[in-house]
Amino acid sequence: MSLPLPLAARAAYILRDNSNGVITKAAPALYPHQWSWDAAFNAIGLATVDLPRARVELDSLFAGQWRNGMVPHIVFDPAEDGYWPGPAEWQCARFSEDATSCPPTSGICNPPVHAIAVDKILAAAAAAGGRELEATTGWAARLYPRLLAWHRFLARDRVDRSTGLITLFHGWESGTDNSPRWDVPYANVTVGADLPLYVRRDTAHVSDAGQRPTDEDYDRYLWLAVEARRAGYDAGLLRECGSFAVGDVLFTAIFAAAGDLLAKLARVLRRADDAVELRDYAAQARTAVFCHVDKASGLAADVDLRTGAWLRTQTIAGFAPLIAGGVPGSLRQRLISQLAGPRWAGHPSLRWPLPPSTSPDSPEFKPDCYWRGPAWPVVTWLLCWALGRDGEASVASRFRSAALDQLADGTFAEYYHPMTGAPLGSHHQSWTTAVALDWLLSAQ
Ligand code: 9WN
Repeated sequence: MSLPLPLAARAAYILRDNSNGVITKAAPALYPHQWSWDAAFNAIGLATVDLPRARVELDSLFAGQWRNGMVPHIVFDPAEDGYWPGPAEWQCARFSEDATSCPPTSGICNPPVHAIAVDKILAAAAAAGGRELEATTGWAARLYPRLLAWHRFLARDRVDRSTGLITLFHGWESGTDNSPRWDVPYANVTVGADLPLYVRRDTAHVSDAGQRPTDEDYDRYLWLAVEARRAGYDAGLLRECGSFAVGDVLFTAIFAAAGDLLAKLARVLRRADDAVELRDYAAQARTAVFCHVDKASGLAADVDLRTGAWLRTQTIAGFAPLIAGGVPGSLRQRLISQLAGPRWAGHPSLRWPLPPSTSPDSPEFKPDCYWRGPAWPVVTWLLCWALGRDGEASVASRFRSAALDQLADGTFAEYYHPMTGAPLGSHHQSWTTAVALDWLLSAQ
């Protein structure tokens, strides 16, 4: 395939360079393994240049799926040793009968973007036609039972009965690790005296350690992993005894959006009963998200399930209803004007009119620190995708064009300083190249 743009060629080259042939490392040095939601975005990018490789990416991820249906947040590449905590810390196959031992995995999960990726891959195959279409249709039918098991796992083990939101037992499950969303629940986590000694590896791979979570954060991250292991990675036990449990509106919204698309696939595969079941999960998830919109701010709020308190923070997760889809018209317009308005993408001091991970008006805003302020291209992509799905083409296209300006320096950073535009975190981050490829090469 000929690549029309130098930026796309560079993105495709980097994405391939981050691959070992079957898995794409989330980033070359900082994250040398396959992450679950990264793999879904990476497959979306791969679908624009190499459909067979896009299919392999998801097959490799689902090779790590647990017997209970959970898709773990990391599938480790045994040939790589550069990330902590690794298989030796999780020891999943030793502590849970559900875990696979080959490949080794982590014991928690990530947002379920996968059915969105499958839908995009099928669309790319439909555009390609011929053999690719035939191969991709057969592949989707083979992957489908695994996707169904994944959604059933979330509905069975993770839906919180009182709020209807998906329960997370670790901030890493949200993918927005140190977001202010989790400050209050993390403050209530008391790290045990028997926390193992450890040496962080992540800070060696960024130009300034301040771009990463603090050591205090990491103590809690590791402690929650220890707790999960001691509970045998069992959701029932963690719900009873774990020290962190939150209802995540963004994760729940992604579950709703992906559930609709999986139900669509079920109908194509003539699995009518499954389609009804999946639509129900999606509808319930969507209702739960809408029920957690804070009337005063108009933003959705996560819930600390340990106390029942709503977590009213000014983070990008507040726009979860836009991702969930089916938002009543008036709420949708209110959310879109906020997103584009002066507290968010329209803030006067921003380098580009793109939504930062935390509002610059929030007291928790830190423009160079990870999920506390920087703009994440992958999040911009998710919002653009959802807005496009719901017929909001003009705002989606404005974000897309600003995001391509942001990426024009070719670093494909993990996240960007929203005011200076400086690339932060890892460079050559796979999912950043992937969303660039989708923006540049797929029909919008
Ligand atoms: C922990 C891989 C992942 C992303 C997450 C991002 C970061 C890991 C870390 O990197 O998290 O899972 O070590 O910081 O927060 O969203 O999936 O790119």
